[in-house]
Amino acid sequence: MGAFFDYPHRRYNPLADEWVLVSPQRTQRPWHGQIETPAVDPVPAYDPTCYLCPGNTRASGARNPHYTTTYVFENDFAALLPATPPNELRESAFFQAQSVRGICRVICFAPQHNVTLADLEPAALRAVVDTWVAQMAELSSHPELNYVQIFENHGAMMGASNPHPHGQIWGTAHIPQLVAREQATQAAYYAQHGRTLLADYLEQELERTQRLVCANASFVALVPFWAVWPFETLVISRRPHTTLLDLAEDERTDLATLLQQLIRGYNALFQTSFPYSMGFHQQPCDGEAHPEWHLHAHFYPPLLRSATVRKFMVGFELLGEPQRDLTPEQAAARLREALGSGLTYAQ
Ligand code: H2U
Ligand code: ZN
Repeated sequence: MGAFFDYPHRRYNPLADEWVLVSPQRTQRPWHGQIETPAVDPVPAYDPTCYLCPGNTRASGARNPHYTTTYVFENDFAALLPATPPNELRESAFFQAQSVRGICRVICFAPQHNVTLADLEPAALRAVVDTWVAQMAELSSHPELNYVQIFENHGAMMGASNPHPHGQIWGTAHIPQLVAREQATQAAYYAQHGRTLLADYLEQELERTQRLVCANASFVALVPFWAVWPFETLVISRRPHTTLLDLAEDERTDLATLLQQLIRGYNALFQTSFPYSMGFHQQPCDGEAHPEWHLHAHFYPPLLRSATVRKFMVGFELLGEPQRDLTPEQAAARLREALGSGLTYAQ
């Protein structure tokens, strides 16, 4: 396969049913540019102007409790509202719309303003996973909600509004379209093979090894064969769980540990608090059984060559299909090297 992968080619993403264009010849020339790390102003452990810090008042006028672990509240500027009147527009093929209902929450990962998931002690890190599971349990049993999206936008480059460690949780009455697409591909695969698509994919990646980044007894992080973002990764549970609710005690701890290890590897790579959007994909909570679903998390980080040089999805990518230069195999090797370097990035 070597020569084949040295030339421009397209790779298929069976989970999203999409193609990505890979142009490895563009990285044949080694890159000797300066890797500059932007100076970061020291961040205090408590910021009186932060709307997420314990005891502070939010934009809505609500006051945060003096929380000591994680803290979840309803988003004061929620994108979805729980009681939107039901409505549907089908005027013609061109004018179709439907009302949506949902619940949007913000989760503070820790009371300290100046930490990230990379810095949390094991117990505090595990508390984040436990809070995700508790939120999932509550929102997935809500009669009006059919899907729960847990995610984190990390870093200003990814649109995070505040350095205080936090993520979001959106419960929706509808199944979002990217989730619906993954559901269709996984259902078709399961119907044909009686196993989940990601169980079989993971098995084959574990044999091939070149795209693996890190792993423990319960989870594996790898750069998928079809990665679009330069250092995109997929975190897959070894057992074919359909949601976070299925995780056993040790698997929750393993998830926390693996996420932290992966984020530390990202941070070591360019000596920066690596920006990313990450989130879990899991089965809809629509009252149906979904044996085809396989719990996983996607990490979509924008950085390409340094703490400041990012990948842009423009031009051909907006008009044709996504394109990458660095191969997924090269990206995985770089991440493994960063993880093994022992380098840490402290904010
Ligand atoms: P992001 O940093 O990923 O945007 O998440 C922060 C969320 O916090 C954002 O969705 C909400 C914003 O609406 N927020 C509040 O709910 N209350 C506030 O006082 C400010 C921000
Ligand atoms: Zn804060």
